Amino acid sequence: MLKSLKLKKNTLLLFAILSFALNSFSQNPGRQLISLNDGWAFQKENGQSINVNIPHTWNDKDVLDDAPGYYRGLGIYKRKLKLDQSSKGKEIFLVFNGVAQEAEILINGKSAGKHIGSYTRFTVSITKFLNFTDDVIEVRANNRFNENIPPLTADFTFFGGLYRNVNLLITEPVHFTQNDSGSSGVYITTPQVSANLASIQVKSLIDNSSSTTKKIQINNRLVNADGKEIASQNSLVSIASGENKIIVQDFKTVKQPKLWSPENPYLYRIITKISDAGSKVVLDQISNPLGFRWFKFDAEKGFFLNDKPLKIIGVSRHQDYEGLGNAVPDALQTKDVELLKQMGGNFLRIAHYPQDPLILEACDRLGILASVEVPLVNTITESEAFTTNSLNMQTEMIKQNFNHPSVVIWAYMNEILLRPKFANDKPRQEIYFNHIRELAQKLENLTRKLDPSRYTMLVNHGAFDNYNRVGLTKIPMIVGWNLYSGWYSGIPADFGKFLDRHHKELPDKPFLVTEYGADADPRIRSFQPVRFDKSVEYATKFHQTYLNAMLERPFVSGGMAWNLADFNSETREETMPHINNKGLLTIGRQPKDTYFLYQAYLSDKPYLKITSAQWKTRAGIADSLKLTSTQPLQVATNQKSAELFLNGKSLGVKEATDHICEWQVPFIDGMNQIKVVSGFNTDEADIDFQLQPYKFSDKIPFENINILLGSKRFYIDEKNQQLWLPDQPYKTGSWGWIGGEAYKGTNNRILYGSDKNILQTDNDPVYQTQQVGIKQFKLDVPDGEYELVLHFAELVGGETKEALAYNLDNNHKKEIEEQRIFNVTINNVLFLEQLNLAKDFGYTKAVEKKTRLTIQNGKGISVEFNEIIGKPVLNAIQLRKIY
Ligand code: GCB
Repeated sequence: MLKSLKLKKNTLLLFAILSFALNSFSQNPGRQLISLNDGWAFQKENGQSINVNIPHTWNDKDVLDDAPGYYRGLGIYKRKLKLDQSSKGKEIFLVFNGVAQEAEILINGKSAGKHIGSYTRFTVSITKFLNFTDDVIEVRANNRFNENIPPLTADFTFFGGLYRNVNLLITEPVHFTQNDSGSSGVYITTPQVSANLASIQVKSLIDNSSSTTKKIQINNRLVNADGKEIASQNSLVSIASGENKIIVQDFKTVKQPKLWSPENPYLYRIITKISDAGSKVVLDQISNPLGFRWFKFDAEKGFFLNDKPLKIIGVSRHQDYEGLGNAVPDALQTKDVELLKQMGGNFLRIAHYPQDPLILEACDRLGILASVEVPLVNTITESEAFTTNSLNMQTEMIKQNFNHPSVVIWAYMNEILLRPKFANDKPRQEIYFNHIRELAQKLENLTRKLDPSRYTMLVNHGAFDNYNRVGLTKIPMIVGWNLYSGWYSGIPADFGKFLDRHHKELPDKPFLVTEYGADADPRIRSFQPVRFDKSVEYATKFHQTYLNAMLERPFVSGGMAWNLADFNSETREETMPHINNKGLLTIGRQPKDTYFLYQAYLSDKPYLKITSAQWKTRAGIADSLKLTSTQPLQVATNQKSAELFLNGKSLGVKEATDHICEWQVPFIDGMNQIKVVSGFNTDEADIDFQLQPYKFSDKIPFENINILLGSKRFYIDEKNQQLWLPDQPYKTGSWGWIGGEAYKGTNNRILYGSDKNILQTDNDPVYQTQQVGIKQFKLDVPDGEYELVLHFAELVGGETKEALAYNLDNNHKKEIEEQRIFNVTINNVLFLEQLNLAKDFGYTKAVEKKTRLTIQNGKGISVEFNEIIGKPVLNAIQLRKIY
């Protein structure tokens, strides 16, 4: 087996260094915890072996290519483990923070343990498998579809791999249990807590794996944030060989405890120690965070923390990152919680699965309240194994995260009735609903038993009646609603009506808006924003409406925007294929305008930010014959008004509406200095503007233009440094289309352009809109030498993919294919003969046709489209002047 490892010399050197570190490093008396992230050999089943470090996923690249799907199968990791002889007699464990999604751990070829589920920690005892000379760890991870393991389907990518930290844990034979669903072995509760007085109960689970009875002392120290001891408790017990003992110690009176809250997340710690009663040698020690706080969800008055009302405003988070999949380094993970804090948010919905332990540690530290949930998304399998796995996941989630003061809610099930199975067999569907209800009830009962101190939550989509009828609004203590009126269906104003409906019909049930959001592709801008155009501007309006509606209603405990950042969802197509663009940050964590909008709503200090500064290179057509182009510019603020200056000249004071001030700014060609002032606050931005002539006879010299047909969008292609403009009907002396209309999709799908992945391009928005039935495109350019590019894609027909489950308006009937053959002539010379996009290139393929033209005698450019069969189309056009 070692031969197959193909480990390089330098990797072996690393092991040598590690074995040294392993013997000299001990961060806690009694135990060693050492990262094993380095020096692994990895191969897919039947694949090539490569050297990798952890965190690692095998899907970081294949989720982004045009080929549908990604590798879902077996991945094998191997690594040597060089243990010193002095480790003999100790207990040795491997601690995996997350392996996706089925894992088997082998030591020297023998199975030492298995785990199911991608998102929770597990510990494997390996002591009895070790030879202490040339041990080899093998992890067989598999992310295949398994109908018994949640999640079954979801709007995120199920990356495979050893994608969270791996540690080696070496303990004495008497130690905190490693046999309790990945818990720390210590449970802390505060049975009583007020600003005057608190009590603490600490439950320690201790194992004795030695062959004799041991007399031990358990010591618990309560220390404050400065590490100063506030109180201490000791117990002497004896623990028999092989026994698992639970020791309970109480701190009855902690006077005037400092409370934990978002403004002041004061943390104490409990340090729990096991020592040998005779020799006083420390056998094991761990420390856990402790925050004193109490909370309440009230159906009429909302959420209260430490008796004070607190409107919850936060986000949900997925764990992946640009280019890395879910194998994200520690620093980037923690950064996400910091970004939420800086946004002014006070809540993190850890969705749709438990995440790296670092996340809740950061929430504790930064004062972010949190909910955690298990990944039962969209559907369930009616099998015993599915139920068992779900209950195990819930147990692991609760036990592993029990001591975090930030956690206030344990949740399970997300939109479990989104597209219920057996739609054509109602009696069978009732049986399915019964199974869902039973499983929900089991999860509910388990959660209340394991942790009566927190709330439970079940998250639904907007089908109010269905969830009520199936009984899913009754079971949990809080209902979560994921609401998308104005995105997948209806209009944004329907959102408020839904909130009122819940309040009226379920007056005793507290609720949270667990999701709301609209896609915003940071490359797309619009001055006429509409649903599904993916413009940043539409998302800004959407979030304003939602925030206002929640803030106006005291009975709404709060809401979490979907999502903190854009995230991978392999099956999605649209403007940025494989990515869900509902983030307030991009997938590389750059803020969008919406992130600044939240800062404006939530900041308690004066706030002023030119949100449009994110759109730093713009283009536009000159205002009639002037040397300016007037476009709106937005500023997010929590002040009443602000004054804007363009290149030093005031454009006046504007009042803020819903935290946004907007000016009409006459941009000049080149750099525009923008400054906004409100009281003592200022913000500045430089916007580089490309002025396009209103008429080609203008003083403004024409250089090049890029036009999207059938579109009101501006598209910024940063990679190729090209700015695309919306189209216009032809105007004499200028440019534009003649004939036809914008592509509207088929089967009355209410979409903006096409939502299909355009193949062989990263510039999908260039091809997703088009003018259908176009007769001519004219550009009245002066004489000269030009390069002209026409862009086409056949948007209708091809494979019918399953509709995105969330898109509730989309009934997704098969499209009626249109035959389309046409000629294209340029200035009366045939350019493309019998163009048949579907036949010649295939459906949804980017087709680019480029030519050079010598324009003489003031004729300008006229591109003509002559139909042979069906309607001619044009998706985009570019013109560049050479001489
Ligand atoms: C939802 C789901 C979430 C999706 C989101 C969306 O309701 O809970 O997983 O990603 O909608 O963007 O459609």
